[in-house]
This record gives sequence, C-alpha cells and structure tokens, in this order.
Amino acid sequence: MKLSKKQFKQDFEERLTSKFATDLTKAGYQEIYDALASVVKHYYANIWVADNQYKDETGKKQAYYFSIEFLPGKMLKSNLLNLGILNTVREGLNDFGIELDEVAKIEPDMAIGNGGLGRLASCFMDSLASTGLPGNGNGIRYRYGLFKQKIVDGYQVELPDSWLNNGNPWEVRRADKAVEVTFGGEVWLEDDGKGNLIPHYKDQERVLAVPYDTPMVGFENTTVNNMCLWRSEVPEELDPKFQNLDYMRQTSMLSAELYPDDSNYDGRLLRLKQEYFFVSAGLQRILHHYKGTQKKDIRKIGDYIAVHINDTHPALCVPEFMRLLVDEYGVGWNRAWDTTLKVMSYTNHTILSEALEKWPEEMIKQLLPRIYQIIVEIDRRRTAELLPKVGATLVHNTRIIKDGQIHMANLSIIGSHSTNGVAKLHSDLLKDVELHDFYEIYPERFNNKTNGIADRRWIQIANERLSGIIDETIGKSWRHDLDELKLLKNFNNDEKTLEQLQKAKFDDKLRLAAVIKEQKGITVNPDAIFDVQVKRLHAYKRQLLNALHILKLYFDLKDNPELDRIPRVFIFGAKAAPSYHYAKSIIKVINEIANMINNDQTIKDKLKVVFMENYNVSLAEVIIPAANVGEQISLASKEASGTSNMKFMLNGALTIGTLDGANIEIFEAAGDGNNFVFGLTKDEVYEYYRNGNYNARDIYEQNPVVNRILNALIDGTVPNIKSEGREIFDSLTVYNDEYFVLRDFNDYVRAQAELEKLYRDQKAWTQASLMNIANVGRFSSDRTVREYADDIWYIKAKKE
Ligand code: GL4
Repeated sequence: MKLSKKQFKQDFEERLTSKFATDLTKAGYQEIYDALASVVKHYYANIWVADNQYKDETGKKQAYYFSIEFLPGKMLKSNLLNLGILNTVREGLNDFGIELDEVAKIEPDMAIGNGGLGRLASCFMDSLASTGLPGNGNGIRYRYGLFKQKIVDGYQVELPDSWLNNGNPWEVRRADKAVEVTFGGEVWLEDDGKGNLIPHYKDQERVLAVPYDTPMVGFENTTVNNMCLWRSEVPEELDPKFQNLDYMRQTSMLSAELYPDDSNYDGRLLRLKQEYFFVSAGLQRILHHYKGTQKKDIRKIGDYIAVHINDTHPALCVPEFMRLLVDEYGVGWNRAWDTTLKVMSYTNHTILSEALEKWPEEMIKQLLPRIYQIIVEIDRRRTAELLPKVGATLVHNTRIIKDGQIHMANLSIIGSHSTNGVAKLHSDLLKDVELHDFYEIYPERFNNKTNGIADRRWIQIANERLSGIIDETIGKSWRHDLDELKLLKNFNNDEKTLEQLQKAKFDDKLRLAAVIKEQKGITVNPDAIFDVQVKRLHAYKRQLLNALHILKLYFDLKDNPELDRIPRVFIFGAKAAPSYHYAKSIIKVINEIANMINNDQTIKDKLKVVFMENYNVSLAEVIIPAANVGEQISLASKEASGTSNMKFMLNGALTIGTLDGANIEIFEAAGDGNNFVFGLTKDEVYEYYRNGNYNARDIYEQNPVVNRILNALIDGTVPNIKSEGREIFDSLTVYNDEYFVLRDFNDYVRAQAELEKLYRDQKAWTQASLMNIANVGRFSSDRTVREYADDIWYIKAKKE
C-alpha cells in the first residue's frame, strides 16, 4: 500500500489519543504498541473486506488448512513488511523518538503450537496469502499457549503462557458466526417414512464455538486470507441440567490449553474433545458460508472448497463432513462419500510410532455416538467393496477399526484423495514401508511435498543486515522470488561480497552475544564458531550426540591445553514435553556440562556452552541469523523433514547433518563440499532393524574415547547429574541406544573436524556459505504451497 510518513505520523498520533486518552509525552510501550497495531489493522481492513468480496463474487475455490497447532510468533513486523510500510513506519516512529524494535518486543509470541508442525502451518499461512492463493487456517484459540521454559538449577521448569492477558489486537471476534458443537448423549435412527434414516438425539452436551478471525496479509499484494481460531463457551440458553458451574468449567477447558507434546500421542479424553471441537466448528462454518451467503448447491461443494487434514489431529473431518452432508444437508451417502474424498486431503508428518493416534473405540462411541456410527459404516462399506478386489490381508491391515481402536491415519488416508509426506525420503518411506499396504491399494493417492519456510520472516525480518547486502549485490527481485538468489553465484569469487557476508554474520553474532549476556550472563567470543542446535528436545533428534561430542572436545583440551583449536560456542535451545522424563534429563545434563566447561578457567574462551531458555519463534529470529553451523543430526529416517535446516541455509550457516528428512535435498541443492554429512543412511538403519545386530555396549567397551565420555556421566566428572547421568548412561549401554548415538559418534567427530578445518579458511567457508544462500530458493514455502495448490487442492492464485 502507499503511505507517506506524514500520513502515518498523523494516523498514529490520533489513534494514540483516541484509544488511550494520552499523548506521546506520556504513553508507555504497551499503549504505543496497541495504538500502532490498531493503525496497522485499519490499513489492511479495507484490503481484507475487498478480498473477501472478491472471493465471494468470483466463487473461487478456497482451501482450508485444519491444524490443531499454529505457531506464528509475533505479527507486528510481519504485517508491516507485507503491507510494504515497514520502513515508513520505522522512520515515522523514529521522528517521535521511538524505536520500532522496542515496540515490537511488547507483543507476546503467539505460540499456540509446539514445534515444526505448527510453525509449518504458519509458514503456509504467510505463503498462501503472499502468493495470492485463497487458503485459510482453522484451529483452536488456546487461552494458554505453549508453556514458558525456565531453567532452574539446570532443570526445565514450566510456566504458563498467558499470552492473551493484554488482549490481542490482531483478532476479530465474530459472535455472529458462532456454532454449536455437541458431545455424548444417545443417538438412534428412525425411518422418516420415505426410506431415509434420520438421527434423533437425547441428552447431548452442547458447547458454543465462537470464531476469532486473524487476517493473513499477503506480501505486497491484495490478498488477505483468514486464520479462524475457535474458542469454547457455554451456550447461553442452556438446559437446566447444564446450567451449573461444573459444566462451565468443563466447557471452557476445551480451548484452555495447548497439549505440550510434539510427535507424541496423548490419548486423553480432553484432547479428543478438542479435535472434534475445532473440526466440527470449522466445517459447519464453511458449509454455512457456502450454503447461506454463497447459495451454492451443496452437492457441488467439492468444486468450491478443499479441506486439508494437517497430521491426524483433524482426521475427524472425514466422518464429520459425512455427518453434515448426510444428516444436516440431506445428501445421499454415495454422493456424500465421493464429495468427501474430493474435498479432503491429508499430510503425514511423522513415522514415529509413539505419535500415531489411535483412539479406543469405546471412547469415540461414548463421546461422539453419531460419528462412531458413521465410522463403522465407512469401514463396513469399504471392507465389503474391497474384499473381492484386494483380498483379506490387505483389507485387514488397512482397516479403520482394528483391535478395538480407531486408527486415525487409516481414516485420513481412506477418507481423502491425497496423502503426502513432507520430504522425499519421508514420502518414500511412507510408500515403501510404513504405509505400504495403503500404497498397494491406492497408489495414485500418494505424493511428496517437501516442506518450505516463509522466507519473508526468516530473512527479510530476522536478518535485515544480510537482506540489505543481498539487495546491494543482486538487486531486490529475490524478495518476491527466492529462486533469484541464484544470482549470488556470480559473486562467489567477489572479495567485496564475501567480505560483506562475513561482516553481516559478525554483526548478527554480536547481536546474539548481547542476548546471551543478558539472558545467561555468559560472555561469548564473536570470533568463535557459533554452532547451534535449536529444536524440540527429543531422543531421536540426538541433542545427546552433540553433548557427547562437546565432552570430547573438552577432554581434548584438558589433556592438551595448547591444542590449536578454533574457539567454539555451542548454543542449544529446546523445550521438552513436561512429561518426557528422558528429554528433561538431557536438558539437565547439557546444563551441567555447560556449567562445568564455562567455569573451567583453564579452557578460557576456547569452548563455551549455552543453553538458551524458552526457545520460541522470536528467539529463533535472533539465534539463526548468527549461526555459523546448524546441527541437523537426527537418526536417519526419523526426522520427517525438519524446517530449521532450511532457515539455517537461508541465513548462510553450514549444516552438519545426517542423510535424513529434507537435509538430503539441502545437501543436494547446496552442492558438494558446502555442508558436512555424516552417519548411517536410512537403509543402514533399517538393515540393523532387520538383523537386530546392533550392540551399543560393544562400542562403549571397545572405543576408549566413548568409554571415557560415558564414564564422565556417572563417575562425578560432570557434577550434579547423579540420577540423570545414570539414566542416560543406561539408555546407551544397557538399553542398547535406541537411536544409534554411539554408532554415529565416530563419524560425527570426523565431520566436526572437517568443519573446523574449513573454518580456518575463511574465504572458502564464506564461499560455501554463499552457495547455501544462493541455492535455498526451492525451500521457500511459496514453492510448497503452490505445489499443494496445483496437485492437491486445485485452487488458483489471484491475478494482480
Ligand atoms: C514434524 C516433524 O517431526 C518435522 O520433521 C517436520 O518438519 C514437521 C513439519 O512437517 O512435522 N512432525 C511432527 S509430529 N512434529 C513435527 O515437527
């Protein structure tokens, strides 16, 4: 949009006074932030209205991304950037003596997601709007987001994230669009005399679902999509049976809290209720919209909407959509089923068995009796139809209802036209191994969509220094099309460019060093290699491997203080699920290793270890630009894609990583020699599984380096980890090291040494860094959402 500085300043001052009856001399940062957000909202409101009107008038097909998590982070700068007024506003505020970055700090992170899966959903929201695609979000407006992490005595402590305390200027409550979601009670079918079976209900619990809309503003275009988040409330005119405080409490619980588990299935009733709650509310709203305002023929709804099931949490979309079509809109079963297949699509985000959702049949039957009947009917019809075609074994292996459980992945695959994985390796594993039986039956449904990241946030906002240098070197076209970064390759031998890249990295390291000093009181040397591992704490991600290697470096220096080593700062950021004991022990151990090393005067600044508290999107925006090295060291086959790997690449870090997830595609894109690869391949891992011949204890006994490091966990060398050290030691040496940490150790050490060697040659290092940046284009989520749009949702971008 066009906006002069003068106009902005006037709008801002007026808003500050009208909203808070104050002026610039007296306003605090909270007031300044709220007034600024309110002005920004005013700027996009008309674009939003116009785009909604455009969508309604053209009747264009729209996609709805159903996700139980979103992780947008802060919105202020992203909205300013996308509106094209970031600099105008920054300068305008400067004239008043206000720093935009200070104002931005006031905004709490919107953290209603756990990790990669939720963050991907938010990258998609940004990319859909920015590529002009009509794609909306649907989720839950949790009152409390992902817990805040404190480290006390080296342990993780969880505090509530009450992110809504000071209000949320970006959302719009739409009470008029509220719908009811019902649970429990009894249901029976009665013939209506015309041969139709009509469901009748008794004693249901009713919950009011109120939508809060947050606009997703596209980058310098006229698209504004919607992220709809549902809040649960008590319906006003209640049956006296429900008119009590217990019921109120129970109802508000539904949208009270995000489950803090990543890649883990927690089969609690409340979680199942949350899943049905946002699925039912979302689908009802969509159908009302198309039937009511749009006057569409409901039997043709498949031409107008696509619904995406983001992992299995929204899998109830399948039976709920059937229920709405058949029971509420009177569509015949077969027609409804064809429509459901056409509308629904599903992404699988993990093959970890502990993440696979399976709900006890009895639980679904009691909580969602009509949905249960529909699932049984889907299963019955499918079994009857497929038995003669594919035989009993395949049918049995792929059934929705098996062993008294409802298999949510099976439901999602069977009830949709598309199942995709999130990186090539992962999608192949789905086809060849994990979902092979489904692939035999429905080969045409399987495809790959490699993840991507919203580069606007991850470089334009997070790394203004680097962005500026790229502008100076190749112009600004990359800001609209990340593939244009390819032009940087022409400067791979240009001393000035390489120098500027180094300078940008150094400045970003200084910025992070200041944050580390402030948060942890640790002084780090900006000339050291900043080696970063930031992600959820999970055994398969192997933060432990990193920690063991740090111990090795430490012992090397203890044995030989004169050793010529490039100083290193190892930086961790990771939250563990509160109930994940082992992960929490790893946090404790890393913190005690850090204490030991950081306080050892003989080590000086050759080695420092920093565990940053409360890793979240905002902290990532400071940490990732400052990284020289990104650690992507999961056991091959376990990390479905990873997305921080792409953010590191974009910011010119070199990756040390395994052949897992999207790492493989990153290594290929960046070109040989520009990253550091190590470890078992997926095939080697599966070979071990087949033969069952991995023996970690042998490595412990035979490898003196490993032996010394592991002993340090239990013999008091690393202080204060009596039980945690033992737990980890046993996990490796007694319980046979589930994620092959010891097996990959030697090769990891080799790759780390190579890395250090390359770093000594600053020119060569910076060239490799440049090659990573230049080849990152394909990891833009703009590319990813376009692929979803073309191959899965069949939606079209708006022509500007
Ligand atoms: C995850 C994967 O673990 C991660 O590799 C992937 O990048 C992300 C988005 O596709 O999805 N799956 C789950 S569950 N949590 C994740 O972060």
